[in-house]
Amino acid sequence: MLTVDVANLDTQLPDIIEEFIAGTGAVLIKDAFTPDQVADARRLIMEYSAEEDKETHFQGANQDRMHLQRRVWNLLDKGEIFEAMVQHPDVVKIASAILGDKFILGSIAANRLLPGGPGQEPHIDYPYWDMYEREGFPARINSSYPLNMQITIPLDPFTAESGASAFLPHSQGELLYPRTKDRDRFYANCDRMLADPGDAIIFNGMVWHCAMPNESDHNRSAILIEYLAKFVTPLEDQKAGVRQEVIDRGTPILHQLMSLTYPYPKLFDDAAAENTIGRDG
Ligand SMILES: O=C(O)CCC(=O)C(=O)O
Repeated sequence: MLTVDVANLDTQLPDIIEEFIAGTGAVLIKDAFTPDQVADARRLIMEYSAEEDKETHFQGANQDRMHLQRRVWNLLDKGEIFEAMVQHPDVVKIASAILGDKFILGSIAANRLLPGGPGQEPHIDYPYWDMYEREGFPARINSSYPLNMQITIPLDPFTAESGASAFLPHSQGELLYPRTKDRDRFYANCDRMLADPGDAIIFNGMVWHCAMPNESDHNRSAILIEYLAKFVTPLEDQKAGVRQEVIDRGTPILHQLMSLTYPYPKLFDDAAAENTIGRDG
């Protein structure tokens, strides 16, 4: 995994794009967020996940430990820290280079593994996450350019013991949902996203990856951000789920991320259907 040199980001961008598309598929920004930002985000995730919030995706054989995992969705509406997280300037620069400068936010959620919490099955992320139904995708779809860029921001130490995400370097090239028969190859050859709270691990959503079981005595929480090319339908319905006050204080970048500046779908024969910012026009 390439470590981003933020002091020389402009000159390093071609290497980052290469690593993302044709290399290991992952890059790391150390200390992207301050300890105060991490503490703020972590406090909110603990609050919002205090009630049971069981995630049912990807659990497979781990059903019995499901109650030790919490998922908190729609974070854009759950605290200003999350508005800041999706707009980190270095991440915005990298996402613009990888997805095009009109990229959007697909989702911002948290995954919290309690001690003993289960891992996931190896998978790939939206919009490829149901690619086990291959017939739903275009003929000859391939990995030569990305539609997705994922970020994991640990809020607790990501160690082998605590269940740091595992990923299979270079697997993005296959653009294949990992099958049961691929799991031995995955676990035998995977790397781990070892990182500290506040780091940002950027990876290609076509890379096979998963949370691993938390065998430590502490929580393993992370913010998961998904960016998409401008023309992909977002995973989370931010227009319905984010309050008007968040939109009102939003920057141009935040409006772009919420697809508020993207004009389609549009009624071309209706003069009243001009592109507008915000739900109130
Ligand atoms: O929490 C993790 O380590 C990975 C989560 C993930 O890949 C997912 O939920 O899609």
